[in-house]
Amino acid sequence: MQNRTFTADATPGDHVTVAGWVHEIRDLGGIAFLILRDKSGKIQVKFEKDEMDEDLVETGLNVHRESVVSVTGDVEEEERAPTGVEVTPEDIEVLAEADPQLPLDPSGKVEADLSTRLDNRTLDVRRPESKAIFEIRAEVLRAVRDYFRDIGSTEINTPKIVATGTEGGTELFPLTYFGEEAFMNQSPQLFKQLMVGSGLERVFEIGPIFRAEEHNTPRHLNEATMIDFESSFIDHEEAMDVCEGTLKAAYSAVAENCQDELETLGLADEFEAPEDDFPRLTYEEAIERINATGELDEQLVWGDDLPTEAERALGDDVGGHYFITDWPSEIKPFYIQDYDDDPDLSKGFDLMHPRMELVSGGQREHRYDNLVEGFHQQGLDPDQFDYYTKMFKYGMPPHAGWAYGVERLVMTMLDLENIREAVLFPRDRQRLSP
Ligand code: ATP
Ligand code: AMO
Repeated sequence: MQNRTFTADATPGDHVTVAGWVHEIRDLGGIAFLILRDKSGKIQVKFEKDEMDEDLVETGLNVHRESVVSVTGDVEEEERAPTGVEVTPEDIEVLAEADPQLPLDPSGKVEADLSTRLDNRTLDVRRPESKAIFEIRAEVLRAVRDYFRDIGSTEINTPKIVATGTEGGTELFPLTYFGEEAFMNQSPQLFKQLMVGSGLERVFEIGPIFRAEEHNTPRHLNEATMIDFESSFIDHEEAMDVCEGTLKAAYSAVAENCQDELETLGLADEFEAPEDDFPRLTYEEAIERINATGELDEQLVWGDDLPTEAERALGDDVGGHYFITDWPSEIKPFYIQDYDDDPDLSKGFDLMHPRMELVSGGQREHRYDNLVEGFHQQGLDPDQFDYYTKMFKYGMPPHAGWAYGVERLVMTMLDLENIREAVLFPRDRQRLSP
């Protein structure tokens, strides 16, 4: 709309056209107010019934809440107005009338359950709390992109329809690709590795991944967004440095640029960007510490994956972000490198938030013979991955990388109870639309 002014920018003395949603109408008799809301805030529009054109007053006051209107008039100072200024309208145009029956109340006065909110995301993201989450999510991605640019990483996009899975055989969504079996990709893993051997060397991707996991939990999605990073000529320790740097950059950007949003979410006082180095515990130290907490019914033994209760117990014990390194090779995928002097131990790592895992990563196996051997050890047929393995014959540098789940990063950052709060249109066992 030409010459539209955001409500937050309307200054006394200006003649403006503001446009947005009818947040509220307060009719006090001789005087009435329409509160207009847009992305930037709200503004009061004043109707003095005896002094104004009847049609104008009627248009302004008969419109239903959440209708879209544009208002043209003078901005004046008014200390009794919620923002200290108000508009005296000369012209009002109803651009889209809203039904008087709304499926949820965007003012938040009447609470709606998550399912109703997700069914009506357009209305839900008119609520300041919901809007704040997605503004913060966008800020996180912006900060991460800036960080990657600063360390010389090139953004790439890899295919989402693929011929094979990478993260274990069972969690793939199958589809038919011109008569051939294909799958929705679970991870850019193999493609990002292929690109560290290319002239790009250091790459990142922010994109969707698909996992046909059966479980329906507050921290799993069937379609999630991943931040993937991969770089030539670094080892797993340096990859952890970058991972930690990315997380700190995201938190700092939110602390710096999202004060209003944090306030809306009631987090302004407690929100802190982590500054200290994240502890790096080996897997062995981790299971010892978990066992020492006494929180688990059964003691963990070397080789066990960490169940949710174990992650929680250790998270409470450590009290902040931390890495778990040196995992048993057996529970890490074929592309993770093992220690040459101890093949049972891998150079894989996880970054943990006290509530859950945020990142997996590791040093990769870049030596062709070892890589093919790894396929056999994990019962996979290397021939199926020929497009990948053969590039390791043509000069694949040592490399390492990792991947974050964006929704988990946002969820833990904002202390959200359910991962679905951090994605606009979640895909889960029950939800395929909207
Ligand atoms: P009437 O006498 O017909 O009720 P009026 O034009 O005389 O209307 P007031 O009596 O001054 O209006 O105000 C009615 C209520 O509206 C009061 O509570 C007053 O504080 C409030 N009010 C008046 N003008 C504004 C304004 N511009 N912004 C916010 N509140 C206002
Ligand atoms: P992994 O499978 O551990 O590793 O996934 C990396 C991170 O992605 C997030 N994540 C999910 N978030 C929500 N719902 C899901 N179903 C889901 N699955 C994963 C988690 C997890 O830590 N290729 C490796 C990464 C690498 O080594 O670079 C991988 O995909 O936050």
